[in-house]
Amino acid sequence: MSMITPARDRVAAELTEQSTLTDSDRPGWTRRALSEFDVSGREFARRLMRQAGMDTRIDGAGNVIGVLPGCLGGRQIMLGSHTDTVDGGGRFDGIVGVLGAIEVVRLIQEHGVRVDHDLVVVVFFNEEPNDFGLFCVGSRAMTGQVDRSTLAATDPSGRSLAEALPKSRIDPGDFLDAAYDFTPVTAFLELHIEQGPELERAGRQIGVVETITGINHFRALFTGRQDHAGTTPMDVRSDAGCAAAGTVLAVESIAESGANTRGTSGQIRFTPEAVNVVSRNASLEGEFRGPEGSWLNEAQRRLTAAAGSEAEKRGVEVEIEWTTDDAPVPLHEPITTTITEVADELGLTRATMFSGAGHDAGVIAAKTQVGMIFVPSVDGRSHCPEEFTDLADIMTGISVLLETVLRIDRR
Ligand code: HGY
Ligand code: MN
Ligand code: MN
Ligand code: MN
Repeated sequence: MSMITPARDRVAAELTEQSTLTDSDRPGWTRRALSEFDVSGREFARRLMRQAGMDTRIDGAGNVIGVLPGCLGGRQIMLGSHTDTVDGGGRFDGIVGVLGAIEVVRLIQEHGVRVDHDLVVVVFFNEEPNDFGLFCVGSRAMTGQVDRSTLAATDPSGRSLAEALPKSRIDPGDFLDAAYDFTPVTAFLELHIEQGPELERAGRQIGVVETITGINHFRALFTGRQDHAGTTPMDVRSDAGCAAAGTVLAVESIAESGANTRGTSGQIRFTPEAVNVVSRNASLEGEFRGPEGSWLNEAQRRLTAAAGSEAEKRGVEVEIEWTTDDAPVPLHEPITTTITEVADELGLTRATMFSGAGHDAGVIAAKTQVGMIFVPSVDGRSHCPEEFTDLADIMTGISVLLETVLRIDRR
């Protein structure tokens, strides 16, 4: 063990500064991708990388990539996470993994630790769901999982992602050329807040992630008939809003049918939006998550059937599009074991975990060996302004990240 301690005040100051780069017109700490705030959030991380002596660049998909050359060079260990947030989000989701990775690079240099691998720190562009029905956009671009249909994805106003990218200083013409060569990458590690209650409940300091949840996002568009709310009898209506509402309840009951399974209807919109008009259209966006691909396939089938029957009984048409179909991702067992050994040798309490949240690590796992380290979330809260993790726990997570890097480097 190297017994190097992260610099608490430095990381605290950076967390605070990063939290000021947010949209003050929105609740909480809002730094959504494809906004000017997201540009400054990624720029801030880039500046820290430069100050840490890293060579930095931004690839065609807006990923900030910093490199600290290793003593042997050639092979790489990649670390990173994201700086974008959900609307009304918190200060820790993603950011802890970015600042933690940069702190690891600084500690290695300040303490003159010999590292053979190049250390590559990545701030992934647009991890959280955007208005185009996409998420983990930067990590998908780095792993070659984007194509023309990604650029053509539309938001509710009909605008394409290609049209929106310049707001993030991304040239849509470069977007499809951001594939990264993972051949030299030995491993990818992501430090993250748990975002749920398990570590705190169990009184453990470190979560060692075994599997990242599968995530299937859908968009359903219901088309009925617009009518007068006072004169149209109930039995002759084709109310698109009611069909969507029935489908919301189906999402809930389907999700209650599995272990560690989740279903959420996060967005619903009626058109027209008027108190005295029967809705012509209703759009519903939601998702299912779970640890088993077979359950997710079954959930898709049941939801399609439920939406069809809610629509049919009201003379409404429905179209469903599955915008994301990510299977659960088991993480690399030898790396999980290494993280566990590191936690034990540092005398930390730990738990093996399933991640109900999605992460860039799950996307990167298509290309290299991946491990994830969780630190506790106070009251299990996340994706809300109350999201909080104690600085002491963040320091512990950074120590585990550093030691894991050093172990993988020496293998
Ligand atoms: O939605 C998620 O699971 C993640 O926090 N982006
Ligand atoms: Mn998130
Ligand atoms: Mn995150
Ligand atoms: Mn009238």
